[in-house]
Amino acid sequence: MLIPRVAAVHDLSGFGRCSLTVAIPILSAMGVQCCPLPTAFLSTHTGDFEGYTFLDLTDEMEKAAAHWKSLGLKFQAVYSGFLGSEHQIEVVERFIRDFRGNDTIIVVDPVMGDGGLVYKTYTPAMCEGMKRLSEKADVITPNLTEAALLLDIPYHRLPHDEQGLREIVEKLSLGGRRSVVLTGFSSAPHLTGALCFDALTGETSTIQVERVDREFYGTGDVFSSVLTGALVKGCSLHDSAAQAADFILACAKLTAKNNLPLREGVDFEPLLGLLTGVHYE
Ligand code: PXL
Repeated sequence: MLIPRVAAVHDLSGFGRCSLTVAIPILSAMGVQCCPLPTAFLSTHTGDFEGYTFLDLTDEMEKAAAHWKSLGLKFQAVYSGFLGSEHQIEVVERFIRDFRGNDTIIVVDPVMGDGGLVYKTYTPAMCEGMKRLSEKADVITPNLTEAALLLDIPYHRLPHDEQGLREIVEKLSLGGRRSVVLTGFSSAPHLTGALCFDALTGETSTIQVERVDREFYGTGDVFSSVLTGALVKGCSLHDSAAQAADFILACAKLTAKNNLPLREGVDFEPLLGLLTGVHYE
């Protein structure tokens, strides 16, 4: 059995549990090979830390991609997230063009902001670039802030009701051409989850799990990593998003119980066992 292989194009933040420090262990636990293509090295993520270091790795990415191409590597998914520079977005677009095979799923997490705010290192040009990159995706996983940015709608004008958000998801699907998993969708105050549009079936579905009443950091990266792992293992979009939501709920409960500082992300390590099992014959 071929072990699915994912090219993970995200930053490497040494402290704070996000992007590659989340994607690598989660995909590995799921029995999926993760090949990191780091976009930048930071000492910490950029939320709630001051004085973080930031090494842009755009040039190195181009060299690594050229080497992978010369080796004839194939990936079952290209999974991108936080990007480090405007030019880098073109590098990722080229990477997708070069590595998109018949069975390759392109997952773009259009990481740009949260809670109505754009992340500190994201310029308006980078947000425009992220929109362009998202057009190359088979699946996008925006949160509500990113959905507003992708559609040029002010965050405070986003609808809150399910019907309104179904229309947002429909717009994000570009006329049904790409799948959308809108995270942070809540149909009742005690619930949270996602609204999914599956371009393969044309169906929209909701996923709702219990909401743990606390803020968490890095959950978007945990969500998209589990989703990508499940997709490359052949699960449907809905089932993949449901696995991701269940795992986040377990992480949220443990993190709240351990009272972990917000900026340290979620306590997912003790729970990786939930993602493992006998994956292949
Ligand atoms: O979780 C998204 C993310 C990823 N990478 C870096 C970040 C953030 C959010 O702030 O700063 C470096």
